[in-house]
Amino acid sequence: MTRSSEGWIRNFVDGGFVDPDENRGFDKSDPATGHVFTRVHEADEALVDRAVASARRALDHGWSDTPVRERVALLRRAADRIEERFEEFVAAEIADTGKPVTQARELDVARAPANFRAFADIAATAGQESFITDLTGGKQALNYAVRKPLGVVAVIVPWNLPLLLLTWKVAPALACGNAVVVKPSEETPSTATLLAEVLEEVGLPRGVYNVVHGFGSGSAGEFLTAHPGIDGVTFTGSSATGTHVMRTVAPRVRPVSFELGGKNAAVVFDDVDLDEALTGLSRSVFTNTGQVCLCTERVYVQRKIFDDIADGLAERAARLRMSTPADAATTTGPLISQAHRKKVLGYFELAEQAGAKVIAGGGVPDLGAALNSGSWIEPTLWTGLTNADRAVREEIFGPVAALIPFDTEEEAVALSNDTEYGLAATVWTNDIRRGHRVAQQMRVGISWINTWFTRELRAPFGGAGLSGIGREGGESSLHFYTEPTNVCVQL
Ligand code: NAD
Ligand code: 6OD
Repeated sequence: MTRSSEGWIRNFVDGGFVDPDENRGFDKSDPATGHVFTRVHEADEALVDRAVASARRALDHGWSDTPVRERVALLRRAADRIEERFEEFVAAEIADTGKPVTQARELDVARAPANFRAFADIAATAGQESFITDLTGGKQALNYAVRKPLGVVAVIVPWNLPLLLLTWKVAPALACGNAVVVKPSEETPSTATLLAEVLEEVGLPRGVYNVVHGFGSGSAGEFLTAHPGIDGVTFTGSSATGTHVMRTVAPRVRPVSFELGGKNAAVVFDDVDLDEALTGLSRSVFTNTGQVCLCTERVYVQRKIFDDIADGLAERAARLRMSTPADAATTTGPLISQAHRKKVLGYFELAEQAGAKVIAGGGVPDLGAALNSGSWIEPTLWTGLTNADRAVREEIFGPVAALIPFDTEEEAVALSNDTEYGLAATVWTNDIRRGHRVAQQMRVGISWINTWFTRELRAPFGGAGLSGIGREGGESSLHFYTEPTNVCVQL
């Protein structure tokens, strides 16, 4: 049986696709057109239980003791196989999200093999800590840490960059010898399921990778995080859901890694090359229709160039092309769902009530009969708001930003840090000393200077405040996905 035959997307448990229960399905529609294209089998508690049990058996039957060279060889084969089936992943990602084909190829799917290869390299070359301890009487002790897999890891991911974010967690988890139970977003079930086929093809042992579909509370997400058989949770999603998951996991004191929401600032100083800054800002506000946790929603601009940046960015917003995802010239897709569009439009109303001047977009586009039932929205920019307004304080997660003027460097830093979130910031300046000075003062996990979403997979990635707990990437991933035992021997 394949992952998606007879109009169903299936769960993958204990090395096989599970026959769907006709009474436990939900519809999945294409956000670009609104058309339902498949049913998804919602896992019940018993199926989640089977998935966790199968992951545990896989660990006990030797996966956790597999030599690291064998595990990383398997990860490399998975990377190769994803590349061989590249266009299938692209088509699956587009069907679920409506994102433009160029982005699906160059950002989303390209990162999946890159994630597998990066964590194969990182795990293959990782060392261990050791210390010589001086004892009384001239004696010494040797301490060394043995890193063991965490165990059964629950991997819960959102819909915005589904395959990228899934493989960002699954690759290091498997490299470290864990077994995983994955719960993709109900909005994007396809690529996690396709990945099951790939991992099976390259010889991953049965039970090491399981996929359960469904929602959060009272569904697969909660069944999984509440399960006594899991040893840790790695979660990417909203800050509100993160707090739920934390409460669910707390009674059993399991480690959590949380990559949560953001309300990211860009600071633009008046010494910038305008064209370069505008190109960067346009990417950071509008990529993936603003549905990237790292997207800029607050743009602080030094007063002298405020009008130039506002006019230039509005002009770039107007140039974005919303059209069918298969068209290589499309730059901007729909939002993920009608429900999400309703939320984003709610912020349009709030901004206007607070006195915003709409300098680009502000509504729903007319794209013709074929697309008008999709969840499209215009790239939108506001001036006239302040940090006191809800549209400037709360994460919107759409193609939208508020532009606010500032006068001094100190003011720019204070405005940027005036938030409960702490994910990312971007500083645009030609004064490199100022760039470093400002970037370091940002209370965020990632501070870019004159670039945005430039990724180094060996570097720590994560957020402060409401934006998360812990870091993943490079050594940080190895730390999260393993549990050290320190051995101390008197010499
Ligand atoms: P979400 O929190 O609604 O859902 C995320 C995942 O959690 C989904 O799979 C969902 O089904 C599941 N879930 C929901 N309730 C749950 C519960 N009670 N128990 C267990 N699982 C539950 O987020 P979303 O709307 O899918 O994604 C958008 C959010 O994700 C934004 O806030 C965005 O900033 C954030 N995000 C953060 C990062 C990061 O790296 N920091 C990356 C991408 C997205
Ligand atoms: O690039 C990554 O590794 C990563 N975790 C990106 C997160 C993007 C948020 O939407």
